[in-house]
Amino acid sequence: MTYTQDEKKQRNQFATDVVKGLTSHPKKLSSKYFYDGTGSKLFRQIMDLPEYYLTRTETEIFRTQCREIIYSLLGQATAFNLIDLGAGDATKTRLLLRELLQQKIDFTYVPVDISADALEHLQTELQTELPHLQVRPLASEYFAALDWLTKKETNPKVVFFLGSNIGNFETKAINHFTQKLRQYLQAQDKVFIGFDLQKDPHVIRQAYDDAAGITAAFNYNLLHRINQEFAADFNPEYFKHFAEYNPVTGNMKSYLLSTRAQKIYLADLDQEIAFQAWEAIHTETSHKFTLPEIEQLGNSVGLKINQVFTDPKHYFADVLFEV
Ligand code: AVI
Repeated sequence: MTYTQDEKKQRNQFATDVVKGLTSHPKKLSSKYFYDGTGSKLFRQIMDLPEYYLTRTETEIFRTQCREIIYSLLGQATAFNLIDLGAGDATKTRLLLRELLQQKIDFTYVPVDISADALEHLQTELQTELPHLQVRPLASEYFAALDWLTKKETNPKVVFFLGSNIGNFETKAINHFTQKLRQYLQAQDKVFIGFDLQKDPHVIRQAYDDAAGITAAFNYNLLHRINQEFAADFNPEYFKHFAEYNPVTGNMKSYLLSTRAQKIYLADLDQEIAFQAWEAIHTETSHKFTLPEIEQLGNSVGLKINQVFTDPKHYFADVLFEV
């Protein structure tokens, strides 16, 4: 396989993280590595699963409260930039974009994603679907994009971080992310974040261990990816997907359990990894929040809650913060 400079850098980082993670105790792999081509396809299937309530619920919030959301986002502003961190295919945001255009509000949509391919695809779709939309995609890391925009733009900004993506950070990283985000905000700016809320543990657990086994396949794909990228010899059949929710910490954690003692060889990295029987690799944390916790998170960095948009069952909350 041939790699560009950028791909080489990313692959080196992946290699470093894999070796570090699999030689640590407990073993760990970052969930950011789920999303290769197959992983992204599996995630799209997860979002449609009956058990995976998150996407459905957040979409419902956007669909039913679109006007109220726009009213709160706008505040006193007459023109603004809507910055969508990790925009993906922007399914939910599109509902707002359409309404903003209908109301003839002056704004620019700035989807931010590290995948230039995904952004190109999104831009083409948006140009057909909403031809009057002003779109300025930024293929960049989140904070580099915010830095660039803050220097370039005078219009107020509303920063979106939807889909409970914030829940995939570890506790320290959640605080760090929010703090860093705050540094790029000025007096008129706002932040709109999607949080998955604490609820019946059974409902949460099923969302991460669905009957059709798609989430398990999403987890095993990490092993396939390591096999492909580093000529490793993981047999995913010798691992078991395990998902456990802790109602005290609010952490939904996913693991791959080695069902036997085994040794794995990563040929390209000349690295052997030994597993005990039933040893775990922690592959993902999906944190579930409470409203006081969200309020506290905002307070800790000087962000006040302007409004909370939630569903009738209080499964999910999109929270608008202001400076
Ligand atoms: C992307 N992220 C918010 C998903 C979540 O719910 O934590 C990823 C996911 N993992 C398993 N199912 C979905």
